[in-house]
Amino acid sequence: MIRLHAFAARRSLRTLALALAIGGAALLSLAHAAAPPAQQVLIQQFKFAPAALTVPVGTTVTWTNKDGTIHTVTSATKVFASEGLDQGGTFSYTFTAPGTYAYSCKLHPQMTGTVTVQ
Ligand SMILES: [Cu+2]
Repeated sequence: MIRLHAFAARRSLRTLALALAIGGAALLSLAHAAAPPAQQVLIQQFKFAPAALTVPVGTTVTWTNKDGTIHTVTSATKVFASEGLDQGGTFSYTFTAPGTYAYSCKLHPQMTGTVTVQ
């Protein structure tokens, strides 16, 4: 009888350890899935809106061209560069390092913006 209890206790300990391991893995994958929310920048009337955006590291920013004119999203330091975006065209970039990223439209250099990553 005592032996049986000891066996049952060992078994439930093993079950507990397994449950903890699964729980830990679930927590880890939850942490991994918790990427910062994606952000949008519109290209509209020859302006980036918002022109200045501050985001946490790991954020994906998507620019969408709303104008009937082709625009680009071109990093001043060549970190990212879109093709020419037609109306409705999008460009996305995921910021993995902190810093201030200045960009402009290659075709209309007066169109400028910054993404600050912290
Ligand atoms: Cu442009």
